[in-house]
Amino acid sequence: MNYIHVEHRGSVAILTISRPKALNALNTELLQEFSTALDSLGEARALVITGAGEKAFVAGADIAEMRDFRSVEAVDFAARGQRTLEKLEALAIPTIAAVNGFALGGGCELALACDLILCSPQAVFGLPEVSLGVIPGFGGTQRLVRRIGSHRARELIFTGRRVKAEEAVAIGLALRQEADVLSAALALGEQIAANGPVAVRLAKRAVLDGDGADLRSGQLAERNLFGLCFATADQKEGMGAFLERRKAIFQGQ
Ligand code: DAK
Repeated sequence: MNYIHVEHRGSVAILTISRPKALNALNTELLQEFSTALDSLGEARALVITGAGEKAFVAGADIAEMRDFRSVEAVDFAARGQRTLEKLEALAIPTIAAVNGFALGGGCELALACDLILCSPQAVFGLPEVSLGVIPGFGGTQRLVRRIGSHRARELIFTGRRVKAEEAVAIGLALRQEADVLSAALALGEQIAANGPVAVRLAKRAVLDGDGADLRSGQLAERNLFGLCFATADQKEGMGAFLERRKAIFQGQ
């Protein structure tokens, strides 16, 4: 792969988006590689996504590639981006964006498709698409609203205003700011990976199933997934270990 590197540290996979000359901007080839990489994470129990270099997480979709698009190509590009981010969002394991610099446009949208966002003090978020004469095309108008609420999201989408780390945390766009964001994301991934892996995956499933559903349907999904936990060896091990006052050793089944 030219633009995507995956490294495994214990049970946590780190996916680095690396196209430093263009501040890791997303072009068609990169998106394709990203999608392929999501299919080959093996036994990883959590995924951290970051950008190569000091300056950017991802500075957006590739403006040079998009400039001369005809409408039909723009629709194809948006469809590819949306499919890729839907795949990321639906990934069975928890995902953490370690935002280490600019996360603009498609980069902000990619972070929003992750379960959790940590950011460095240098991080800058924003959806500047309207300043380029387009609208967010990788789910930004939908996921930003869900993440920070409609009122705040509308301001950022309509103005294209950039948001620095401190404000991003204050409005709930990022979970917290960390001086060494990659190490912090890795530690968070390890903390998640220490739990029953099947339970973590089912918990994520319950959150996703409930997203946009009414409380009754969401609770029904939760109930069924809770029941499913009792078909796993991890549940026997987790509860047995508690009662025997020892640390659980989960097999992930
Ligand atoms: N695309 C392509 N190249 C980019 C880029 C981008 N998004 N961002 C930066 N680069 C390139 C620059 O062109 C420059 O390349 P060279 O000139 O050196 O060859 C290099 O990266 C370094 O950038 P700068 O020289 O500009 O670096 P600065 O530190 O001065 O500024 C910056 C950093 C991040 C503030 C600035 O580069 C910037 O404003 N970049 C653009 C940020 C942006 O507007 N991002 C949103 C992109 S639009 C859709 C599908 C998707 C989308 C929309 C619609 N449909 C099909 C419907 C999504 C749209 C976007 O994401």
